Amino acid sequence: MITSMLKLKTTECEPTNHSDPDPDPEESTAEKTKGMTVIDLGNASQVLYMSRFLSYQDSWDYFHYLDKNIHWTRPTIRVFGRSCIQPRDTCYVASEGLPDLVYSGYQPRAYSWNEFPPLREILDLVHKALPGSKFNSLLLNRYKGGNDYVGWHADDEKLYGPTPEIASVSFGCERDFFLKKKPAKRNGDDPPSKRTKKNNDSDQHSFVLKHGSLLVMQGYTQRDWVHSVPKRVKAGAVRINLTFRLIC
Ligand SMILES: O=C(O)CCC(=O)C(=O)O
Repeated sequence: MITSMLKLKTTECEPTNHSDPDPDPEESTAEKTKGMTVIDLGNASQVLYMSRFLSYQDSWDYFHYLDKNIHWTRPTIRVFGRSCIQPRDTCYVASEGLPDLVYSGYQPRAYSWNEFPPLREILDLVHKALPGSKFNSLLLNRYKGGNDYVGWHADDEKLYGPTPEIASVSFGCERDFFLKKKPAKRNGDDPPSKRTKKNNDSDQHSFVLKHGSLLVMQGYTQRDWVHSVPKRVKAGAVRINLTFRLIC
């Protein structure tokens, strides 16, 4: 139950062209327990997915609270040596006394959890769903429509340690989330046939991140894989995503 905010009027989100209610990724490698699908990526990397982590109505209440109350900004970042406007809104919340987060040449201001009580509620629910987890920071993203996106990247900043657990909660418009294995580092002496190894099916996974869903990346996922939320012309409505992280 949401205790710290008023109930707000809800609006439907425009669905994307995906109608599959639950991802059923790679049945052979996916295991389902208590609504949680576990996808073993191999080499001690795995992803968990729960399509109905939060109820539909609570998720809309959180969506409207976040859309209205978070101090969203669209910073200038540096990508491949060039400055550009980040193609989505962002905000950062972290516990006091942690080292600063810097990504793509940008150091976001860290807001306090105390400013946003509903974020603490969601954090508590994530901790309950993932026994043993202890997140202390949160990067928020708002995708205003299908032109907003996040390109291929890994959350492999040193301050998260070698095997970060990252818990991602989604609200609003459904969007695709892709995972792709990083190319293996090859020895320069390898013959050309070895240098042009093609990815196979188990090197890519895709999810449709539902309103109220939870996706968790664990183990060596950030070391060995990259992820993205690509542009989607037909995704006309707003999506808000929260990624909870632990700064060591
Ligand atoms: O919006 C998402 O689902 C992914 C966000 C993301 O990749 C990130 O914040 O690093």
